[in-house]
Amino acid sequence: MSSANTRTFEEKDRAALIGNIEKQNSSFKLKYFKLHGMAWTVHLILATTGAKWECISPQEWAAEKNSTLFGVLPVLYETTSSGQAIEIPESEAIEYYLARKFCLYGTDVFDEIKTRSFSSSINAIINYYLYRVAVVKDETYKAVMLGRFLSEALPPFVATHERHLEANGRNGHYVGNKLSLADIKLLIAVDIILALTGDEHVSKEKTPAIWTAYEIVNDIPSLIEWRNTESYKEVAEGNKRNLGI
Ligand SMILES: N[C@@H](CCC(=O)N[C@@H](CS)C(=O)NCC(=O)O)C(=O)O
Repeated sequence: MSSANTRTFEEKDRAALIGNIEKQNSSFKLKYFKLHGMAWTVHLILATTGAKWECISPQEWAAEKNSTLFGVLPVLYETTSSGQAIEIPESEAIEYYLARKFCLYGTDVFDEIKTRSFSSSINAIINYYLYRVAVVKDETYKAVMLGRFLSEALPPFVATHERHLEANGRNGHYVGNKLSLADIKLLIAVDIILALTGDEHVSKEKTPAIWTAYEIVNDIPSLIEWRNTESYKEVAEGNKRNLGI
């Protein structure tokens, strides 16, 4: 049996975090189980920004659980170029931390609020599918929830995001002319939509603004490189097994 969890945040870690928040030349280990799941956005941030990173997974989770701050994964472990260690728990905190570090909130606070709004809306559609449809075991209830997802949640999501991306000039970005957290999250939503509905809701012809953004992120060389690794293949297979996509 593992010993009780005695961990909490420590004041001694403040300086390393503050001193390195804007430095991008660290190396990262993202500890999670072998699927995208709650680490999906974090995987994509690390892959699209060209960060030096690797996925690690627990050898024996029961024994490792209490060595984490919250007893759950994902946890991000960063080693800075000067050898300092930084640990960030909780998926949302990791996303926020990395998005700040890699400048994924646009150029000012207006861009940041827009990025957060788009990201929140994208999270809602992803989470609807993952937690109200994909994880449901009862086949009859699953079919009902999938029907609702497709008829009630998906069409307004697609129309709304096409409108906002069109308004930004159909340049493949939600804010300004550069990659943001929202662009990255959109990739997950579109992959889910394409897997479920083919080109019925999203395609180059039907939603050109969404499609442009999707293609830009999909074509980032460091993402393509990650997708060719064995580690990615294990994660993608685990996702398919656990969440159906
Ligand atoms: N609030 C956490 C939830 C993380 C979570 O539920 N992780 C699950 C895997 S998806 C986990 O670690 N389960 C193992 C356990 O609870 O022992 C987050 O957003 O990171």
